[in-house]
Amino acid sequence: MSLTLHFHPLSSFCHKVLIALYENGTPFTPKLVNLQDEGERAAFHALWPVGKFPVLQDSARDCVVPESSIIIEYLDRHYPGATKFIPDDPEQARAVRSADRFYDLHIHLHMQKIVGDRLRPANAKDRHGVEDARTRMAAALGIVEKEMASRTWAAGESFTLADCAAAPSLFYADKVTPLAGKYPNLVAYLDRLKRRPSHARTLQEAEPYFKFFPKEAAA
Ligand SMILES: N[C@@H](CCC(=O)N[C@@H](CS)C(=O)NCC(=O)O)C(=O)O
Repeated sequence: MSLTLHFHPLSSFCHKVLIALYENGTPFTPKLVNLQDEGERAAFHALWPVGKFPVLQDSARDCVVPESSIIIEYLDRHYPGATKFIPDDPEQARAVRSADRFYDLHIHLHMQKIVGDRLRPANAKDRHGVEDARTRMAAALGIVEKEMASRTWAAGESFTLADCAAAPSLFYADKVTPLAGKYPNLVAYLDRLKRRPSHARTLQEAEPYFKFFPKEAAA
């Protein structure tokens, strides 16, 4: 088995890649990185100085691959399976990459900003940044709410890279801005995602860690 995934089970961007790995039953060694542990942190930073996971290491190709979307493209190319994450057709591929970017940049990162602020000390909160993230995330959710009225999956009728991106984005966005009542198509889509065995397994494995997910401080 040549693949090692450096990850944490609570990390949303790691969920994105775990979904892709489980989707095709791709064998890999999971390496849980505890960033609170100085030794593990130093070892991880030696591998990828940016210090963000997921990072995929492939001993067969002597390769270190950071960035969730690029990892999934790498898996699609070098370890293909029944689920094809990027379609062969260039226009369809563009639509998939575009949806992947949309979920990461306009939903996932805003959700991360809101959650990240909960971890900041009381005297270092960024109220303006969080409000801005909430406003922009709401605009983005409104866009995909409309799109999902006529789609089964994020970029059409096949499960792709875009759904790997959408699953953790919407799962955690729902924790900071409940989707119910406002976004019926996204609620239904998130339900489909949660029932997808690859995502269900990812969430089941994360379950023991959800107690560490930071709650909003009482006002
Ligand atoms: N663009 C990166 C984002 C990765 C990212 O933000 N990872 C977070 C966890 S979800 C992380 O490593 N946080 C730890 C830190 O910033 O120290 C990707 O798509 O992989």
